[in-house]
Amino acid sequence: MSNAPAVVPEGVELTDGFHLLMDALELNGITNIYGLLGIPVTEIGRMWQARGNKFYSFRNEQNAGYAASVAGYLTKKPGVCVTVSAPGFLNGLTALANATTNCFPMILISGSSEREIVDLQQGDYEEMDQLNIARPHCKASYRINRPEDIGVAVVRAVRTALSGRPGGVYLDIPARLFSTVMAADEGKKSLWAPVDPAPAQIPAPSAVQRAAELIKNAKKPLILFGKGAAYAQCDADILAFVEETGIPFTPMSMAKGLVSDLHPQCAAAARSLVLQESDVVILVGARLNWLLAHGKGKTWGVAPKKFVQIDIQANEIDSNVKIEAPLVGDVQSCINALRAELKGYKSADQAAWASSVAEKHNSTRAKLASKLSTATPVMNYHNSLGAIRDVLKNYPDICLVNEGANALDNARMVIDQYLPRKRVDTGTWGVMGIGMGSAAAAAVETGKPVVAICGDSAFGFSAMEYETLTRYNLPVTVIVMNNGGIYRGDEASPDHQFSCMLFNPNTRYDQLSIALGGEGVRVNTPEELAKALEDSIKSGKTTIIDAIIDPAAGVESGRIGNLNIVSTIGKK
Ligand code: OXT
Ligand code: ADP
Ligand code: MG
Repeated sequence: MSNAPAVVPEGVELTDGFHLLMDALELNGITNIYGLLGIPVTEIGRMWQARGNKFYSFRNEQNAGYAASVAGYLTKKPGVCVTVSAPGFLNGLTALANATTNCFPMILISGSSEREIVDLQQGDYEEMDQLNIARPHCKASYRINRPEDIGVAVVRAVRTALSGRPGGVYLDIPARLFSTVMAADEGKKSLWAPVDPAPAQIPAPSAVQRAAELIKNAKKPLILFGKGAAYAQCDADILAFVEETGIPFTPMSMAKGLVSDLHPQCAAAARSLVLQESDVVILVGARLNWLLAHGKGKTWGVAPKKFVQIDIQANEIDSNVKIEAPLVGDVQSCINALRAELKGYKSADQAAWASSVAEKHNSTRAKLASKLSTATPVMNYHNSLGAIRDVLKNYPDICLVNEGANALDNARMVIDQYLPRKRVDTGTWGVMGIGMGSAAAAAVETGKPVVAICGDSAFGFSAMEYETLTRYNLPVTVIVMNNGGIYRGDEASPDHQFSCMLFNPNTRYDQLSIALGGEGVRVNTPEELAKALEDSIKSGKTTIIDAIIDPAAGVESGRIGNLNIVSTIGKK
């Protein structure tokens, strides 16, 4: 089959790869692109903007990719990231792999070298076999070789990113294709938008009956929501399921707010109790991966555990432990099928269980509440986050972005979420550096103010993107939890060198903000922090609040210190 472009007769209106790609993206409902331009894709940005669409230009492709992936998570349309070849592609690949791991729909589009040069390794400008390097790290990796294939390739990429378990797709476009021409009317005929790219996946009636039976016979049932349930955007059905059954629920971090943290059936503050003592656990869009101790061990106690698992990915079932009642399908279809099967069900003897869970949840919250207002000479995580929580409870539709270790784990515990999809964090991989890209996407895609609570190490991974936030005047308040280091800031430094875990104690994140075009303020007390946060939200200006935290306040790796590996050799 010839790759040579068709010969177009004189006088026929032409189109080219650039225009066909943009037409195809628009036909698929894409208006925002996140990326970083240069050879061979620079023109795309200018032409995309000339069409009245938005191109958000980043300082590093990794952060543009994080932004695209979070845009996908929040909108259920694939987030699109455009990069140059080789190094730009590789920077974007981290975000594409992270999107795939977190089940966020995203498409990475990179310019690339011509096949004939790559395959003979003849040393092209930024030469790399991107198509094959991407393949193991995403749902699918496609290359487009002819202009008439751009339409089908974009549709395939959109459908692949959205259907079934959402994830990342790589689209490889050799440079020459962008300027290859074809007849405009033929080009137009080659474009279409997919019909229902993320079709409902209905669970088998027998599976629904099996799951309902298990739930009806449970004495201590628990609902466990994961970010797949948040992504599904069937919030009213989820709430109805919780309230019709009366079953306690606990959310994974990004599912917080799917049902308000203040809901009477919320068991987030009774986590250990409900994981250990429940007898039937209904997993809704949550994997039994490391975040849930693989469904076994002391986290899950000794009580025999039976799982109902709602997931769109069939082979996620039994990934770690036996699932007694698999419900393979999309969350909304499964939840509503279960609701119908459980109609009128409300077991009396669950009432005792539900009230014991509520009692534990409320008492733990009360205990923590007392720590949140305790004054200390230097702010710690509790009283600083307590001040932040008291401000944010008046702004339930603010999107919270969160990264760090202690800055992450303590904020997850202290900051309540009231609405769905208002918390974006380090996710399944625990990735540092997602902060600024996530904040940009949340501000752009929701149009609401964003607050990013970042450890000082985490913030450093994408700090230069703060200029991206100020450039687009995004209403983002970045609170840098400045404890002077990774996990802590008081580690002793060995002779003649700085500890590998410490930062320059004179670092001024507030002044960095001003240098990058934003507002900046340093705070030392919870009162100053609360005021600065309130002022920043009200001003709508991009702001860094440099919050001084006691260097001794953190613990190594936050709440996952158990994953650390330590040497026993030479240790007394
Ligand atoms: O029931 P119990 O008694 O158990 O109590 C639980 C709840 O019931 C209770 N709780 C509550 N109490 C009161 N009130 C309320 N509202 C409430 N809610 C809950 O609290 C406890 C805990 O509840 P939780 O959190 O729900 O449950 P638990 O047991 O913690 O859950 C287990 C997990 C695993 C699900 C949970 O801990 C979790 O989600 N953890 C995520 C951990 C994570 O991903 N961390 C980030 C990675 S750490 C490390 O990798 C870092 N690095 C390395 C690195 C990375 N990651 N990436 C890259 C690209 N390069 C390097 C680095 C460099 S972190 C890091 C930077 C760190 O430094 P920073 O300066 O940024 O940050 P600081 O630490 O601040 O200095
Ligand atoms: P968490 O980290 O919050 O526990 P995970 O990322 O581990 O969540 O799990 C999300 C799960 O949700 C994945 O297994 C994914 O296949 C599933 N999922 C994502 N979207 C849907 C959906 N619309 N319907 C059903 N399952 C979904
Ligand atoms: Mg720190």
